[in-house]
Amino acid sequence: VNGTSATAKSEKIPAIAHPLAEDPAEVAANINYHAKYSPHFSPFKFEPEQAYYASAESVRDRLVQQWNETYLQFHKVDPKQTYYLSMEYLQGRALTNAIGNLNIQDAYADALNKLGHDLEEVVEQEKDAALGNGGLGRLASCFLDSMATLNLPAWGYGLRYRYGLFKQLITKEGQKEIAEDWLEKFSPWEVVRHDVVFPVRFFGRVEVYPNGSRKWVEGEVFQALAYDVPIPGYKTKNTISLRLWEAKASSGDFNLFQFNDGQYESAAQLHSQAQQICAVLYPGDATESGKLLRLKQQFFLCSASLQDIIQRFKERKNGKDTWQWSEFPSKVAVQLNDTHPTLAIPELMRLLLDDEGLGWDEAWDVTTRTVAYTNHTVLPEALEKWSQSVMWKLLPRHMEIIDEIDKRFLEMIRVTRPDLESKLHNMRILDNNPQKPVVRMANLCVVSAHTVNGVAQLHSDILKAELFADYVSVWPSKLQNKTNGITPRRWLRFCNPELSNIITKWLKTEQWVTNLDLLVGLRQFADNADLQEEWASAKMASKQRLAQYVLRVTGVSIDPNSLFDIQVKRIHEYKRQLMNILGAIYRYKKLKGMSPDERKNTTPRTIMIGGKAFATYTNAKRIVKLVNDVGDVVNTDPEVNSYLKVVFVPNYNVSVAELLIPGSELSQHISTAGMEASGTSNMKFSLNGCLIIGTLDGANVEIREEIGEENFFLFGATADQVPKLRQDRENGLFKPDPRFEEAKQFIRSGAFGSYDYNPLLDSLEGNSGYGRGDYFLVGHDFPSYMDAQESVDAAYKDRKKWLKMSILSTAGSGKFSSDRTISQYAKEIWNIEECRVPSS
Ligand code: C3B
Repeated sequence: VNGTSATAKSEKIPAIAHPLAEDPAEVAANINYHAKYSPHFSPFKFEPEQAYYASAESVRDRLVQQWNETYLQFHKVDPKQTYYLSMEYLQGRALTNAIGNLNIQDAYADALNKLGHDLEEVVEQEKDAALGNGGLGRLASCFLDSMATLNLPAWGYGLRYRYGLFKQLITKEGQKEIAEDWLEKFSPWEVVRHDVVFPVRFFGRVEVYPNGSRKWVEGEVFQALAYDVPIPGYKTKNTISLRLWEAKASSGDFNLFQFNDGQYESAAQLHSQAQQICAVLYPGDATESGKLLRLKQQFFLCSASLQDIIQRFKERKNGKDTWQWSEFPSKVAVQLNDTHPTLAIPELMRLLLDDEGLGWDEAWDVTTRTVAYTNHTVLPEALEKWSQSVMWKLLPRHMEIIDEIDKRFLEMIRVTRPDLESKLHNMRILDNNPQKPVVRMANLCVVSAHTVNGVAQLHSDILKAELFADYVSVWPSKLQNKTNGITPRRWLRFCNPELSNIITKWLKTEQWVTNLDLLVGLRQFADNADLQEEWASAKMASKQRLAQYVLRVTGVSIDPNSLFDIQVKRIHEYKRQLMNILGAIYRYKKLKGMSPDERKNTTPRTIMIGGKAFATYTNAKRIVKLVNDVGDVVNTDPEVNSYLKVVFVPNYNVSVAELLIPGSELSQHISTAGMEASGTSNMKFSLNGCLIIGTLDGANVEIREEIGEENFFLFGATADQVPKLRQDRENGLFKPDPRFEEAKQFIRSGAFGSYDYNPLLDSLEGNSGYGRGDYFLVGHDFPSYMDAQESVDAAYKDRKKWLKMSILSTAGSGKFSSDRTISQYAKEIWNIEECRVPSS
């Protein structure tokens, strides 16, 4: 069928159709048109890949129309608008989402059919846009979906990395990273705006004029060029933008003389430097040049975005008789997604002071009323600190401004809150420790932003009580909580159509897709045998699809009748994948010791673990290797492998998540309490009727509250117990559980090969210190974890009970829609209102 012509089955396909056609024949004509007349491939070839690009382009036509209408509507109404600044977006694939949001999936499925293709196969041709790392990047993408769906005047800003987050290969040595070339062919979803270009400067010096004004001059100047990605809302015309900046050198920067002289590299030096800026997300920062590059990236995003925002503000003021800069915060809200875009603060100050000629007080008033900051972690290594000397070199004017903010903050506290004098050392922005003077970006954010928020209730409470406690006494209402959310479109409606249809059938409405609270309506049917059977068959279909995928990518065959137990997230010691695998090892050992009859009474399990380890994070990479080594032994052991499989799912990303989550029955969210700010995959699993085994950490706390504690497998220490437990450990008071010792010993004995796991296991021993002395309390929590796992096994045997718990998980997940989260940001932080494009 995937023949040689775009018109394989084209009996009734018109030559060209209106771009907004909804009739399958006309849609097919549009796809055909793109295959023929915006060709990217040799003619007469129309395989799934060509079908994908042509389909995507035909969808884009429609989006472009809605997009322009949205832009015009925003321009006309001139509402206050939010700009979401993020170094990461994990968009995943766009085609299914776009046709789903536009509600034209049936037309596309039919149209592709007419052309001899299958929609499912076609959408799989798309490479994930993986311009992010983990939860923070995916959150930004869920937020964009909700902003568009809620018709909010909002835009995202980010960087157009040439390579996405690395692709993870699993070899005999463990994880291997290779470049993820998501733009290898091209992305049909981005539109380059050749007219949107802003200069961004690095290095140089500050010139001081006789009237006292200052200007940043000289240094290197690169151009930021805008690439826009359309973000359609669900069943609305509103289509907003994700604007991604790419760095370019100016054409004048190419030295033709040097080139003709054979000095090719130096002739194009600035061009190759420009390419470095947006080459990869999170370049290694072990070296000084790596650190400098990361700082350049952050500034590049901030400077280009703010110039664009200011230009738009002025454009909309154009033609109005009088306007004042003090109106800026009533038109513009800037949200900083973690500290990575903190430089937006001094950059906005600089633009207002030096380019627009405002005085300090006025510029400060405008800036602080504009900017808000979200904190996503309390882990010390993720709280950014930049070397002052690097900052003085790269951004001399910004350092002057930061210095001044710091001075004024100190003075303000000394005058108004002399009682805080002793705390100032920790509260101030500059850490002038002579060994290593740094700028503390989180402090700069808290001092400058009008609002600071955490991402789950527990996390926000910890921020208030610990990390930012001193500031709370200065600005009691600055700190808010905004519990994270996920978009129900991608994470249920589109990735799990079987379950979605059942939900719609039983709720007698599809309104839940935009009003997720309606899911509580399922509670009354949780015991209903018909619903339970439908529920079970949807789950089974997803499990079968997942089993096929696992077989294809790992060669391991897994049994869809076993309990599918999944932990997928970045590999980090605090997320405790190590506890999961130690539990699997203990289970394996126990199974080995059983008689065949005893084994028959156990609950068969398939444990799947996936996630990427940062390339230089040694222990995380050891954990990946361990999971793979354990899998190799367990899965090939004929005595037990019908009762236990351990699978490492390679290259975890958004589209892999879309397969795993619908097929999951149990998922593990088992971080050391107090360390996972929120977690968002916990919400996705729960929404898809997957039960959670977890600690009282991050959003787990709220999920458990919503779905009912009897539907959650809880274990482990609570956040407030953690400091004392670490202290006890230091004082030699920890008594390990024999199961914990046995599992570690089994690895040390070489049961999983000759690789030296002692350094990894040693991190669980000893008395104290970060990364030593079991800082993450795996040993302490292990016994209660294993007990909770036993309750899981028991509960799974009671099929009706399990199905009821599963239904109640979905029914209780309404709170975790990112629509709810974004509505709260809109009302309580941004003060923006909907601006809907009229429906014709
Ligand atoms: C993550 C946190 O680790 C998660 O708990 C949280 O759910 C998400 O952010 C979204 O809020 N996070 C991340 O992915 N990257 C960081 N640098 C910091 C936090």
